[in-house]
Amino acid sequence: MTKGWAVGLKAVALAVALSVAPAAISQEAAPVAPSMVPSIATVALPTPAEAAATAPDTAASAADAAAPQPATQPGTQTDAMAGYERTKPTPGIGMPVPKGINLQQQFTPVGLEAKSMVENILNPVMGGISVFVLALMLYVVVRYRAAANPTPSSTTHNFTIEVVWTLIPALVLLLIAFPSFRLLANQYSPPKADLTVKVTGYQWYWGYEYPDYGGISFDSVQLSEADAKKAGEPYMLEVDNRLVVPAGATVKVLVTAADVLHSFAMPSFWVKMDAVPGKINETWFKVDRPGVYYGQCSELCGTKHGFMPIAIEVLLPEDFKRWVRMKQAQDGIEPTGPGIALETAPVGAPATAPVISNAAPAPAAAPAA
Ligand SMILES: [Cu+2]
Repeated sequence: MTKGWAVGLKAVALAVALSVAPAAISQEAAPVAPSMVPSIATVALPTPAEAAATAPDTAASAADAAAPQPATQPGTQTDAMAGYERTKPTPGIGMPVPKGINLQQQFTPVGLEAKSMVENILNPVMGGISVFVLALMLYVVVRYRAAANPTPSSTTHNFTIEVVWTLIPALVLLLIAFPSFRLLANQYSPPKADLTVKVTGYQWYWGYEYPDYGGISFDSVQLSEADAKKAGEPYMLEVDNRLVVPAGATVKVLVTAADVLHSFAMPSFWVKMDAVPGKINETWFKVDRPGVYYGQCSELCGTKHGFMPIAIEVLLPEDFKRWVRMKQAQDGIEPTGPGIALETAPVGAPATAPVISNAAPAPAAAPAA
């Protein structure tokens, strides 16, 4: 037993030490939000050299990326040359707000149900019980104080009151149980998935894979303070490569880890799933509103636990397809996947991506030819 206590104490001390640093920084970062008004003009245009440098490392794609430079508008990034433009976050949406104590605004069916249960059932029940017990205690303290009762009562049992204080809490628990089980069932019985993404936690970044789309895969690393500031995006929440999904689609998320325990958490989707090495956990979400949403690793995973944020970008389905084509082109994957392969030119056709006219598909089409 004593050994167990020692281990427990050590774990608590370690947890406190590790969590203090990131927490302090997040608090500093929070006031950034009000100034995050989309400021498109402030985003620096990449020079052709920069564009070439950030493009995939083949010479052909570098040249392609640099070529359409004059056509880009202020605020677009290199990716826009393939028809994808990084969405600007909306201040206060899908992210924590300074001095916020309530749940974040929810954007999934499960999130809306859960938030409604918290606000309409749990909070009133907790508030009501707290006020009732406090009032009862104050009454007893005053009414039965020693000064007013020189001869104390010697009552030890009261059948009626004992039945009441057993039955009423049981009824309260029942009242909570029904919506609670319904929510739990909805959370763990997802509708048929439209898209599957695999999420892998690493010390200290996330890896994303799209098995439905030819295995597009990339890492997602937190933006530096300078880069975030330059892009007008929230430091400590923003990443270089976001997890991109289509609006209105049921997304199945397979969560695992490659080194230690992590947790994939997206507060505004009501999603939090442990990432366990050697095991795949499943969760899901469906978001109708296009936009950017932020979360963070929520399992203490090491010294940089506080520096592996999650950014999910929800795009309109047609924009999502453009993004998929861009990623496939970058990875040298032939156009494939639901809604992608169908729109591809037949074999032997000119090396252009048919539907996505403003894309730079040459690098992808070339290996196919
Ligand atoms: Cu982690």
